[in-house]
Amino acid sequence: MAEEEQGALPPKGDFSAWYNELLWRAEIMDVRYPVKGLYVWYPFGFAMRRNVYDLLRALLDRDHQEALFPLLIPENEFAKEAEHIKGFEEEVYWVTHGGLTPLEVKLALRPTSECAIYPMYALWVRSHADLPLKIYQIVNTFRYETKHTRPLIRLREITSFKEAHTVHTTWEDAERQVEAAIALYREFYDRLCVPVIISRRPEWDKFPGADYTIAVDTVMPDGRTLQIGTVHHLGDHFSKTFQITYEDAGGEQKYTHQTCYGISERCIAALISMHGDDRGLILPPDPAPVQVVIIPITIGKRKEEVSAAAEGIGKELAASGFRVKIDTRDIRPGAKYYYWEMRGVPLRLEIGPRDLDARQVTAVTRLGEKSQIPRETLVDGVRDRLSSFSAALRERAEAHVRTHIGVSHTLDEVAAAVEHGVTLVSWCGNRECADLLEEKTRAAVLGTDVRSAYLVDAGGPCVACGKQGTTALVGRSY
Ligand code: P5A
Ligand code: ZN
Repeated sequence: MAEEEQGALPPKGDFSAWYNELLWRAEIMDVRYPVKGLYVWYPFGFAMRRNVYDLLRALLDRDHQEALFPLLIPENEFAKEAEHIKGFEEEVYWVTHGGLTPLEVKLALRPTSECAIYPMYALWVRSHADLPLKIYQIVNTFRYETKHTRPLIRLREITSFKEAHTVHTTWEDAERQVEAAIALYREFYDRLCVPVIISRRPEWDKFPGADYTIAVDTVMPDGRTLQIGTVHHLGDHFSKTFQITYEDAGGEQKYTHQTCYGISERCIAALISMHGDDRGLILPPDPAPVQVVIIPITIGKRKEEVSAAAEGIGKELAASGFRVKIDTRDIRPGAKYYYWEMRGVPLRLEIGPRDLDARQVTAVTRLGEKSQIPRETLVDGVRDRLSSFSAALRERAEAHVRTHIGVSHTLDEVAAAVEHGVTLVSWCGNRECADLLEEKTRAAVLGTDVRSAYLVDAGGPCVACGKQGTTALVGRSY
């Protein structure tokens, strides 16, 4: 059965249905694996994952080192940091047996790797000359999530957990690293054309064991937020627990200060959700597995001539570094368009007898913009189309976020606003007021110190109690 005969995707307006259907139609994830919360990357999805993570690696490699720590963490190490264990105990998978033999020390499957990495940092860090230490790894982690699991969004095996762990001499130096990590995440998401809102999570929502947590959120098509990265200032909590000390210039032993920050495959959930449309994926050029697809229009005569021209165009673009595919399958051009639109290819080049005669190719972007590129300026023409396509995509995504963020002055206004987006309110900072807001609106206070291009000062008194407040971000999240 031709793919297009399977019927259209559900409209993106029905976001959940659209998302689930797109994942297998575009061959990103197969959700049929027989363990809840574990999913399979199809080759096409995996190619996209590789591009996205190559990008992340390139940004990190500027001043971090990549390493690899074990998956299993002994119970005694895991239990050391009180708040950390309390925060994660309900989410940990335990390995209790080696074959039929019960293990003397249970082993945790890492839900995150602080307790695998920091005992080693205690051995590695000796003097102030060893600092700052900035290491990351990209691994799978396991969390026994009890909330509704969802491919790429809420997983029990996070397959693509990028975690960075840094060590510093002072609290202030660690704080500067927090800011550097935020800047790095901003740059990463900018390359994916995904707009972000940065905020400081409330005390009760910070990472277990952190001094404070800065979160990166985006606004999904249905108006709910998705946390697509977090940066934590760990202070000296873990260094005291794991004895990570250094000798300062005066010969004195001091505790280090640390940060950690993480991104999971939620970045890919955000990427596909932000840009896709009723016809399928729309990918910016950086993450796209195929950036340019060439469709030879070989109806009627001159078949050989058209094929040869398509071949030549493909070679020239590939030699210039583009990821190109020539679709020579024996199916109608329309079926090919459908197929590559579903997979989000940024640019389609059509070449037929008429284009040959005019010494040109016909270019159509995934946003439907059609133009002709003269054959002799092919590479520049393609580069040009791709860069204006990226700009258009970024603008479109920003417009989405801009129209889904507002300001509310009463709880009733909050309740109405969070039906279709996020909203800014004035909040006094008290838990009781956040709880009241949650009870009345089914939305939560996500953060303060909000940094976003769309920010306006909510102003006025606390939306719940009327006392003095400052601007806070409120929304329903995934
Ligand atoms: C930072 C890296 C940490 O674990 N330790 C090392 C710190 N932070 S975190 O906030 O708990 O996780 C980092 C990011 O991972 C995503 N995430 C998930 N993605 C998919 N499925 C899950 N079950 C899941 N849990 C967390 C979030 O984007 C989070 O910000
Ligand atoms: Zn209040």
